[in-house]
Amino acid sequence: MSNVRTRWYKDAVIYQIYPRSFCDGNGDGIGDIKGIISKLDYIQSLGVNAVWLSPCYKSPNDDNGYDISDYRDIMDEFGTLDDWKEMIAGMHARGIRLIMDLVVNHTSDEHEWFKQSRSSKDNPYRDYYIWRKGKGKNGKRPPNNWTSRFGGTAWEYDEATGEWYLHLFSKKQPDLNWDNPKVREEVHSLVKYWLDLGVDGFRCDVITYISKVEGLPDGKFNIGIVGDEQFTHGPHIHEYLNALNKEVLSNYDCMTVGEASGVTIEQGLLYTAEDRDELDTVFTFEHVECDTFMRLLPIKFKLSNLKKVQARWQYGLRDKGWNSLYYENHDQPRSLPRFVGDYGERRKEAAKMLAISYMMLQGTPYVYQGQEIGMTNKQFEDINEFKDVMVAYIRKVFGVFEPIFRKLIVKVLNKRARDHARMPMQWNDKEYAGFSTVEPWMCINPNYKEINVEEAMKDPDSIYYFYKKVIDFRKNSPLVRYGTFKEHYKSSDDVYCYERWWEGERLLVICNFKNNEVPFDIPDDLVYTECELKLHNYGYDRPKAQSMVLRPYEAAVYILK
Ligand code: TEU
Ligand code: CA
Repeated sequence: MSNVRTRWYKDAVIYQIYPRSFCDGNGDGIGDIKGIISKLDYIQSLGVNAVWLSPCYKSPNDDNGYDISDYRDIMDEFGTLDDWKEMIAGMHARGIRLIMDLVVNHTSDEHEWFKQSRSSKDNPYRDYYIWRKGKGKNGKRPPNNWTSRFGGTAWEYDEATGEWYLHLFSKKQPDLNWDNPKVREEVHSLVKYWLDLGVDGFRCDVITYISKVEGLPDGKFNIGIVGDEQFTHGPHIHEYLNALNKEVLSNYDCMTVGEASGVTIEQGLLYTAEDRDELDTVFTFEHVECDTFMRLLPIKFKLSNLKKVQARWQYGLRDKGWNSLYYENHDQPRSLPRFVGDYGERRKEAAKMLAISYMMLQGTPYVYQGQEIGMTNKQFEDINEFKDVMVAYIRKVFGVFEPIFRKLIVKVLNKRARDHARMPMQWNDKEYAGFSTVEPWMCINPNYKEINVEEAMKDPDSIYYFYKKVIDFRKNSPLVRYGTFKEHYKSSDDVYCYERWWEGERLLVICNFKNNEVPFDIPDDLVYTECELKLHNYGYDRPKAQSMVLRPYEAAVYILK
């Protein structure tokens, strides 16, 4: 019996919406809140219990809303606070909770606090941000060697006061100074503001970066991000999160999931252990970095690498913390074809197999908009097609050499770019995929004629209906939610096979990650008297869990007694 507390989010499946790309309600080519409202029945039909909404606050959109200029109001392009209230009421009426994005490592440079802060050294808001004198004779070199996550130095020189400010992301995203108690109070107050308006939790953006090492020392040499060890899980992070929890979050039945770039099991436990009162769960990154070199450059995907990471977290947080399960979000390329290689004619089988492979693990699963219909990446031909601010930074890093490297950069971006996930949701086969009535802000994947929601709803064998089934199964099975994890054939690069144990019952999961037949031997220690096939992506014709030749991308879930 697990000693982990029961909380609503542990039984939940959460659907992520990236508002700019979800549905355009007013015909200006940009997704918005009215658009979301028009799709609430669709979201409900999937059976999810909550939505995580990427930022919808006022923002000049340097990073699509992750640069906030007013925490208490809605982005003009998305609608008004009244629209938002209608949306949350519509969600709650359908039994769907709302998780908002909380972006408080940084604000927009257009936030009133920053405008004040940059205006003079003795402005009361000066210390809301991180200002330092530059190095060198005239202070014209950055204060330290930290690099922005988007590339280049993490510092920007500001003429008005002759000092530099820190920005771990774009220069329009200055980092807040969490060591200033006033900043922490502001955050507490805005979190309370949204909780009082009825929100059910927060996804805390880059929360592991909020506390920087005192004196901001240089980072170690690194071909990736420099300074990581000086600002990830910094000296006061646990104190700050604990205070936020104690003073605000604990007064509400809400959940928090921290985006925890660079998190290890040990740190993960510090953030999520139930007796520490910090966060409820974290988004880890290791599994979406298992096909990269230095967490950056794409390398060949190996199933055993993914499994190793997943297993470590399954065992690591068991009975102590709580995992978040995901393959996709607005920063990651689509899992098709990322984790399954060239799927050819077998997109549906592959997508269904992927759904089983992660949703039967322990933790709260997330489904990113479009994942449930098997949306895919696209081949970008030209560097100018990418809209992400990150690409502009990468180009800047290459400087005058950029044209020479352009082909290579496009090749890498085709594997890794965040743009893949940000192509508009494909609703039908009409012009602009039913996302909008005018040309959208971001290109549409040319495959929208075959891959779209309308098509998926018409086809009883679609990926959409399969997700619905998996979600329903999960929601009704304590075995899937709470069972102990045990892995088989750890080193196999073809088959993902694991068990979950709960009160005398066992769940057996078998997934073939290959687009070809793979022989599968039933594990020796697998003895059972009763067997029920619960989920299968090939027509439920494998009633018994036994040795077999798995079909391409075949996936099956059994309950054994
Ligand atoms: O992302 C933080 C982050 O470091 C990564 O997700 C990064 O964008 C990715 O690893 C690139 O490979 C969060 C948000 O999810 C992202 O959209 C924002 O751009 C970023 O914070 C800044 O707010
Ligand atoms: Ca719109």
